[in-house]
Amino acid sequence: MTSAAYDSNNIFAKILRGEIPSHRIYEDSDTLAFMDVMPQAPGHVLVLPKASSRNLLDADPAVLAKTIPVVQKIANAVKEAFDADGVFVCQFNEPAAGQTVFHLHFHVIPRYEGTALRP
Ligand code: DGP
Repeated sequence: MTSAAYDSNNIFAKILRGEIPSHRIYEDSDTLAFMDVMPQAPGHVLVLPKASSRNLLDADPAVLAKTIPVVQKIANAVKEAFDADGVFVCQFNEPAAGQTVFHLHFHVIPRYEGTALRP
Protein backbone atom coordinates (compact mmCIF):
# COMPACT_ATOMS: atom_id res chain seq x y z
CA MET A 1 0.00 0.00 0.00
CA THR A 2 1.42 3.41 -0.94
CA SER A 3 1.55 6.36 1.47
CA ALA A 4 -1.02 9.16 1.35
CA ALA A 5 0.02 12.45 -0.21
CA TYR A 6 1.76 15.18 1.78
CA ASP A 7 -0.78 17.50 3.46
CA SER A 8 0.62 21.02 3.90
CA ASN A 9 -1.89 21.68 6.72
CA ASN A 10 -0.03 19.37 9.12
CA ILE A 11 1.11 20.98 12.38
CA PHE A 12 4.83 20.86 11.58
CA ALA A 13 4.26 22.55 8.21
CA LYS A 14 2.50 25.32 10.16
CA ILE A 15 5.44 25.54 12.57
CA LEU A 16 7.86 25.71 9.62
CA ARG A 17 5.81 28.56 8.12
CA GLY A 18 5.78 30.34 11.48
CA GLU A 19 1.99 30.13 11.74
CA ILE A 20 2.11 28.53 15.17
CA PRO A 21 4.81 28.94 17.83
CA SER A 22 7.51 26.47 18.79
CA HIS A 23 10.56 26.50 21.03
CA ARG A 24 13.21 26.47 18.30
CA ILE A 25 16.69 25.35 19.28
CA TYR A 26 18.39 25.06 15.86
CA GLU A 27 17.69 26.23 12.33
CA ASP A 28 19.57 26.32 9.05
CA SER A 29 18.43 26.72 5.45
CA ASP A 30 17.29 23.08 5.21
CA THR A 31 16.51 21.93 8.74
CA LEU A 32 14.66 22.98 11.92
CA ALA A 33 14.82 21.56 15.44
CA PHE A 34 12.41 22.42 18.28
CA MET A 35 11.26 21.04 21.62
CA ASP A 36 8.52 18.41 21.60
CA VAL A 37 5.35 19.65 23.38
CA MET A 38 4.67 16.15 24.74
CA PRO A 39 8.19 15.15 25.80
CA GLN A 40 9.00 11.54 26.62
CA ALA A 41 11.75 12.99 28.83
CA PRO A 42 13.09 16.49 29.53
CA GLY A 43 15.16 17.53 26.51
CA HIS A 44 13.04 15.70 23.91
CA VAL A 45 13.78 17.46 20.61
CA LEU A 46 12.27 17.02 17.15
CA VAL A 47 14.49 17.50 14.09
CA LEU A 48 12.88 17.93 10.69
CA PRO A 49 13.85 18.80 7.17
CA LYS A 50 12.12 21.89 5.81
CA ALA A 51 11.44 20.06 2.53
CA SER A 52 7.99 18.50 2.37
CA SER A 53 7.82 14.76 2.85
CA ARG A 54 5.22 12.78 4.76
CA ASN A 55 7.80 10.53 6.39
CA LEU A 56 10.97 8.55 5.69
CA LEU A 57 9.21 6.40 3.11
CA ASP A 58 8.74 9.21 0.60
CA ALA A 59 11.72 11.40 1.54
CA ASP A 60 14.28 12.52 -1.04
CA PRO A 61 17.63 10.87 -0.18
CA ALA A 62 19.34 14.20 -0.91
CA VAL A 63 17.22 15.78 1.82
CA LEU A 64 18.05 12.95 4.23
CA ALA A 65 21.74 13.51 3.51
CA LYS A 66 21.37 17.05 4.88
CA THR A 67 19.09 16.10 7.77
CA ILE A 68 21.08 13.26 9.35
CA PRO A 69 24.16 15.37 10.18
CA VAL A 70 21.84 17.79 12.00
CA VAL A 71 20.25 14.88 13.90
CA GLN A 72 23.78 13.90 14.95
CA LYS A 73 24.61 17.48 15.99
CA ILE A 74 21.41 17.77 18.04
CA ALA A 75 21.90 14.34 19.62
CA ASN A 76 25.35 15.35 20.83
CA ALA A 77 24.07 18.73 22.05
CA VAL A 78 21.12 17.15 23.91
CA LYS A 79 23.40 14.56 25.51
CA GLU A 80 25.71 17.27 26.79
CA ALA A 81 23.02 19.81 27.77
CA PHE A 82 20.97 17.25 29.71
CA ASP A 83 23.97 15.33 31.06
CA ALA A 84 22.54 12.12 29.59
CA ASP A 85 24.16 8.69 29.48
CA GLY A 86 22.84 8.08 25.96
CA VAL A 87 20.44 9.39 23.34
CA PHE A 88 17.45 7.64 21.80
CA VAL A 89 16.84 8.62 18.15
CA CYS A 90 13.72 7.34 16.42
CA GLN A 91 11.04 8.17 13.92
CA PHE A 92 7.71 6.63 12.88
CA ASN A 93 6.24 6.02 9.44
CA GLU A 94 2.46 5.88 8.96
CA PRO A 95 -0.23 5.46 11.64
CA ALA A 96 0.35 1.73 11.97
CA ALA A 97 3.87 2.54 13.15
CA GLY A 98 2.78 5.31 15.53
CA GLN A 99 3.16 8.39 13.33
CA THR A 100 0.73 11.15 14.30
CA VAL A 101 2.18 14.22 12.53
CA PHE A 102 2.72 13.72 8.83
CA HIS A 103 5.86 15.73 8.10
CA LEU A 104 9.09 13.74 8.41
CA HIS A 105 10.70 14.24 11.82
CA PHE A 106 13.26 12.57 14.05
CA HIS A 107 12.83 12.29 17.82
CA VAL A 108 16.00 12.93 19.85
CA ILE A 109 15.53 11.93 23.50
CA PRO A 110 18.13 11.91 26.29
CA ARG A 111 18.39 8.61 28.15
CA TYR A 112 19.80 7.67 31.56
CA GLU A 113 21.12 4.39 32.91
CA GLY A 114 18.44 2.49 34.84
CA THR A 115 15.46 4.53 33.59
CA ALA A 116 12.67 3.74 31.13
CA LEU A 117 10.83 5.97 28.69
CA ARG A 118 7.32 6.92 29.74
CA PRO A 119 4.72 4.57 28.14
P1 DGP B 1 4.99 11.11 15.93
O1 DGP B 1 4.26 11.64 14.71
O2 DGP B 1 4.33 9.92 16.55
O3 DGP B 1 6.44 10.82 15.66
O4 DGP B 1 4.96 12.21 17.06
C1 DGP B 1 4.74 13.56 16.85
C2 DGP B 1 5.35 14.32 18.01
O5 DGP B 1 5.07 15.70 17.79
C3 DGP B 1 4.80 13.99 19.39
O6 DGP B 1 5.89 13.60 20.22
C4 DGP B 1 4.18 15.26 19.90
C5 DGP B 1 4.78 16.32 19.03
N1 DGP B 1 3.89 17.42 18.71
C6 DGP B 1 2.61 17.34 18.28
N2 DGP B 1 2.10 18.56 18.08
C7 DGP B 1 3.08 19.44 18.38
C8 DGP B 1 3.17 20.87 18.36
O7 DGP B 1 2.23 21.58 18.03
N3 DGP B 1 4.34 21.42 18.74
C9 DGP B 1 5.42 20.66 19.11
N4 DGP B 1 6.53 21.32 19.46
N5 DGP B 1 5.38 19.32 19.15
C10 DGP B 1 4.23 18.72 18.78
